[in-house]
Amino acid sequence: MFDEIIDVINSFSSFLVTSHARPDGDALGSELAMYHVLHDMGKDVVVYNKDKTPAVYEFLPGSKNITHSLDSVSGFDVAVVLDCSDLARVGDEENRIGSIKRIVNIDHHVSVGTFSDLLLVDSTASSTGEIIYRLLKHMGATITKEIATNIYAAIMTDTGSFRYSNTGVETFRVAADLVANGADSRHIAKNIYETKPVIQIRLMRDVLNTLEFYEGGKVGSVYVTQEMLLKEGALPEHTEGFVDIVRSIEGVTIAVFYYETAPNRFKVSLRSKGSEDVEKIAGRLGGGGHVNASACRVEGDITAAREKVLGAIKAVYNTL
Ligand SMILES: [Mn+2]
Repeated sequence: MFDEIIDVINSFSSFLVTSHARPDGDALGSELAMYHVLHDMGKDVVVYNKDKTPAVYEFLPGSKNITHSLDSVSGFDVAVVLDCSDLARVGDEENRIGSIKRIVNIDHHVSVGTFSDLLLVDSTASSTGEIIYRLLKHMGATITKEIATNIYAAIMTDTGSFRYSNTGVETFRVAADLVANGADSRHIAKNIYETKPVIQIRLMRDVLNTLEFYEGGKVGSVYVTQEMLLKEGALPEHTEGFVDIVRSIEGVTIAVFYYETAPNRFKVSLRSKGSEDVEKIAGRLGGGGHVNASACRVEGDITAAREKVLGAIKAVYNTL
């Protein structure tokens, strides 16, 4: 599939690059790497995201070029949709983006949609950024400092700083090459992990007050409500990483984070530490993701939401 996609990149001149709503480091790093590659080739590129770039990612080269509103899409030859297993994940502009003549989909998620003929998916890759690196190598593209920085940030964030099981030999090789090409690993880590606003830490304190354990301590969960966000003046992006704190607890094998999106509606993030397949658990509730990280949505108050999720966990793992 590399050749077909390279052919499309070489043949056309106007590109829309996009990814999922509430973009993470992999979504943004992958988009901005593509932005620089296409821009360096003299192409017209628009990077569109439904949601604003979280402050910790604003240092990524090219982030100022991201737009959050689209004019007419008729001028685009190609849409490059990154880190999205389902076109609906791009948000409000799903239909207009879907109407662009050629759609390239580059992703590493297990549950893959069929919205594109030009599909470059590898569920064994650490991140979409790692797949883009391979694509650039196939293209013979120059990995500039800007490109290296963005791909390194994508890989670093999706592997939890090279800690998760999606980190393989190839991941380290790619990371080493990116550092050799100008990615400053210390600078990137400092910007992403060590510039937390005080508001986020205050919210974390409130959220940790909701910590509960189930199944003899193997399942841990926390939640956040809109009221809690409002109280601290926090934004959704400030909840980033909370689920990982729960996973870091001794004995916890599955961590759950309930995020109240609207009254009686929760987005649920699931993380596992070992071989527990949280994609299956989310799948039972209409969601998806990876073995170690998945998400779904449930309705009801926090008690009902917990019952649904714990029921799905028990159904997948009769004995945890
Ligand atoms: Mn990703």
